[in-house]
Amino acid sequence: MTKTILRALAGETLPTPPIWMMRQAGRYLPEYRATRAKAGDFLSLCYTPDLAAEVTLQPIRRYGFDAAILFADILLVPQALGADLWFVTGEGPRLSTITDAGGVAALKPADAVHETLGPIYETVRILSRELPSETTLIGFAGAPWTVATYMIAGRGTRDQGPAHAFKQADRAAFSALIDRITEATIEYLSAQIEAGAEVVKLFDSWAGSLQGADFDAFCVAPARQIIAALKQRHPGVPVIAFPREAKDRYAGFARATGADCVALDNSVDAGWAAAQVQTDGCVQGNLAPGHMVTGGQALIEETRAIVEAFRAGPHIFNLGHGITPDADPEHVALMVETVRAR
Ligand code: 1CP
Repeated sequence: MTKTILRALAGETLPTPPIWMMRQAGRYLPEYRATRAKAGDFLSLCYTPDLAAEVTLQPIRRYGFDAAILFADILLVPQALGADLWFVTGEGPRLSTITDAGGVAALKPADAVHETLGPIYETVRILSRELPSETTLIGFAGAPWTVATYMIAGRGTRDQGPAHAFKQADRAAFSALIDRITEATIEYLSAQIEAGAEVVKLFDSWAGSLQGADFDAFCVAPARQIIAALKQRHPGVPVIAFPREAKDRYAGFARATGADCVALDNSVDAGWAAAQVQTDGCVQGNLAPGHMVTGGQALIEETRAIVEAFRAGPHIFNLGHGITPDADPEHVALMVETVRAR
């Protein structure tokens, strides 16, 4: 029998939506914190296949989610292209910055990424052996715009100001950077699929700060290019696109990019998305992650409302963004139980 997530991605309307959760392997889980302590730092965890596979499996054991997402990070691609990457405890990622055309030119070629990313493919191979037969394995990468914002600023930024400034100052160099990340992403996701990923997801976490023609050029076009290349190399492997905070640009996004599913953030009204986005195929989402902190009746009611809003079409239940470290594992169990009680 085909796995439920693959059925939803193929366009099937299921009586109970399959469920998984962004950042399901993470600091809210005591078992994650224990494994991470064993690894030492976050990057060692990403690059140690046995431990990365272990943390990927933890939320599957605890909650029986319908999908597991490879444990890695979107910033491994910049590192594989030659950037320095480190994590500052309590603050987040730091990268060496790209400030001009010379910085773009100094990057490694796209196919060099495999030299660094081999351990990630090994994690995928371990997972495809060890996951329960009903669980779908999702691989992922950051989308070019989001990855570029980190490569230019060297860190997460509130408004992606440095990337917008680079784009204004030297559009040709900026486009060259987007192209290099696009090619590297095709290489990386293809290798994940060859290692056993059954679905891949593109995270464009900062898509919401691109407007008008820039949204088309730097969010839609690279996604379309990546999806077309993957479909050519690996026909039948579904792609989930997450243009976070794309607002009305969610409508038509699947058609414009070829994505099999569009993941919705929690600013999107589910009724609107059922009418404007789900008409083109599967949608994923979109409970506010804050409910995993607060729990209670509001969690139950909002979970039911989302399931109800999307019940006439293909839907994968998820949060609208990653679960936060202060979430209560019991609230996650309540969400899963509420979705499956239908
Ligand atoms: O301290 C820790 O243990 C590190 C926290 C952490 C985790 C658990 C980071 C650092 N990355 C991850 C794993 C991760 N990152 C996954 C694994 C699979 C899963 O979902 O369980 C995935 C899919 C990501 C993707 C990711 N990394 C995104 C896109 C999705 C999103 O959340 O918007 C982004 C923007 C990143 C960058 C990043 N990595 C880590 C942090 C704290 C950040 C955000 C930095 C910032 O913007 O300031």
